Amino acid sequence: RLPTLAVVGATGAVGTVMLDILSSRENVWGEIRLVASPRSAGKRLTVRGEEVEVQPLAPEVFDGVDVAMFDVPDEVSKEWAPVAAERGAVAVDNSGAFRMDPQVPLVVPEVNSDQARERPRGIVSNPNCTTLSMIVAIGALHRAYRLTDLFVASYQAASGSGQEGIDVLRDQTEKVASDRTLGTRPGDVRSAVGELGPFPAPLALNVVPWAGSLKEDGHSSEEMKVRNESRKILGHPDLRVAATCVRVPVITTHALSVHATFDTEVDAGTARDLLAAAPGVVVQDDPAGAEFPTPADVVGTDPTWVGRIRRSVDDPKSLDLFLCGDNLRKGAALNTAQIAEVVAGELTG
Ligand code: 2RA
Repeated sequence: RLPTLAVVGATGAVGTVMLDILSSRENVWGEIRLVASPRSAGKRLTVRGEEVEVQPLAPEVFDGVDVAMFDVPDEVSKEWAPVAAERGAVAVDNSGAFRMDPQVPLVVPEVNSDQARERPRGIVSNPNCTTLSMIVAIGALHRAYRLTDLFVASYQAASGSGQEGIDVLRDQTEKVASDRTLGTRPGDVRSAVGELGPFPAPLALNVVPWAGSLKEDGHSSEEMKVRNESRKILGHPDLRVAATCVRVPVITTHALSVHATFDTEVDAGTARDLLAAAPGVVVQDDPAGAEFPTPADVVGTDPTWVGRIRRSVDDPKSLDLFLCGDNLRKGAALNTAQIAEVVAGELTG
């Protein structure tokens, strides 16, 4: 019998990408059950070319389910992932509710797939999209050179704030598009864009040095996630991390500029070869030919794209690089699907 999968949050921004991913990957599932809030129940969605009716979230919906994916807000996962686990499913959760729980593995299959087997609570967590947009490449470098420090600046897309983020960026962009005087006086863009939505400042014609909520000592929740999740995934609790997370006017695909320091001297050519051979990574690195990854070119693809790979001018143990990853695919739905497939493989032997 092929395992039964439940997709909880099937109608959301990540859920929609998930159905597309499940339809295009090699099929390892028997029944796929779609689940959402009672408000969205009854809708019919297409997965693997078949229409499936969305069922309302309730304990019984997990009966007979082997793996339940959750693409829902933290509070919904917090309540319902344990319910799915009690009913015998392995919950693969894409919220922040369990990521730092020591009883819950935080898994990126290319980096630490073994850890998906150790799940005392019956839950496996999927990292935040910002961490995920870089960690496959960073994990490959860490295996080769052993990382000591990671300095990160992120350039995060609006869809990291969900459908509302996308809608607000599109509305703001429309409002500023035709006035060719905007962006020349303090506050002119702010007055023109109207609603700020989930962002603390205008996003159109701007960059905003803030994503997430306020944490200790002025760091944002996104910045703390980059630090804490990288340490947990790499199994490196002493890794020194400094991150600044910035929102940019891009619809989908997070980019990161990374300065990584290692235990040993590194050279850019070897690092480039090693990254090119790493599963899930594509190297696009020829600045003379204007070859480097950008969100506009990477969006809709699965790998982590890496370019601008160079040894730091002042430190032979450090590399500087620029990475892009689709925050809704590898950053969310794809990695969740990959974890679910690891668990399915285990169940079917
Ligand atoms: C963001 N990383 O980009 C978040 C989404 N979970 O806002």
